[in-house]
Amino acid sequence: MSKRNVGVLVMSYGTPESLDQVEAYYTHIRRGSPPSPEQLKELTDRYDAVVGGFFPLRENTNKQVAALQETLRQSSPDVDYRCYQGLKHASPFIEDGVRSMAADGLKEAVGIVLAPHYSVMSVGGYIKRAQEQAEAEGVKMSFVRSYHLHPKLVEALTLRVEAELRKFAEAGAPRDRVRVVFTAHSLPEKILEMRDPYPDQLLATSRAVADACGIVNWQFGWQSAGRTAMPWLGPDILDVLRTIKEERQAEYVLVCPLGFVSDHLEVLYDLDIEAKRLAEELGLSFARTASLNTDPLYMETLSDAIREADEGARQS
Ligand code: FEC
Repeated sequence: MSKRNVGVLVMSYGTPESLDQVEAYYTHIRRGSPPSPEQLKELTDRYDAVVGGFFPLRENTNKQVAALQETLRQSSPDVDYRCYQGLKHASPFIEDGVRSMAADGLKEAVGIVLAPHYSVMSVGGYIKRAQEQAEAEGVKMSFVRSYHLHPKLVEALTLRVEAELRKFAEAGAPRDRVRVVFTAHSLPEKILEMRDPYPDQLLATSRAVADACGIVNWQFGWQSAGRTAMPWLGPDILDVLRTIKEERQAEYVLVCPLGFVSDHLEVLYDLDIEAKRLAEELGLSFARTASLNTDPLYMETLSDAIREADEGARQS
């Protein structure tokens, strides 16, 4: 019997390829409204500070998609899953990925986002665009909405927290004196009125990892809020650090950015440069857990979720 051919649209945020593409990228994020020269300079400077303007997210996404393709090949002898990239704010865009699948003759596909937690403003936006293009191309698509409590994802995060806590212990800081701060990208506060699952899903992952590590000295904090007039979800990680210091809650801080799965600007600048600098000024000892990138446990999480969505679509 011949194998079923199923497309897999792997969606990720996207990043520029060079500093002269930052303006077009930022304009796309701002839904077509170009940034002011000051805003553009501020963002370009942040990219420049991250290893001299190198854009790690692009290479990381490429590697994640290749590793996922291989994981799917090994775990699914009965189905020929074919991965395509679809980026939210850069080329190849989400629509390009769906078009490529259709051009290759695929009639059914699964979409998944390289972000474990669902918000109507994040994953919901990716899915909407993919669904619209799939309908235009005649591709039947199903989607993974979230995978924030998949046991292999929780295990991969737990191993990372444990590894950093061990380093703190070797340096003389027992684990109960280290405050673990789980973080994710902030969103406008208005998502709360929409009963968006994003905050609860993030807390659920944080709690699962904390329980697996057996730690009680932990909290959740937001990061990377947009520079807009509307209120964003807080407390921001920078305020979290100030409070930890002011209230003498801990001298050691471990940040685990579990809302992200890759090394990119929001981790390499907002945490490794901005938050670390503040922590040093405050006299706090600061560390961050390593990003998941192509961790086999993360690849298996994605592969399991894709196969489950595919099976579900066949039965419906
Ligand atoms: O490394 C890179 O080049 C890209 C890093 C990057 C990731 C990322 C992930 C998320 N974002 C989310 C929400 C928003 C909302 C706005 C917004 C704006 C920006 C800007 C940059 C940026 N984001 Fe992002 N985000 C990344 C980068 N993001 C740059 C523009 C400058 C700034 O505000 O810092 C506000 C848009 C608006 O103005 O309307 C909202 C969410 C995620 C995590 C889920 C995902 O990956 O999709 C949520 C990585």
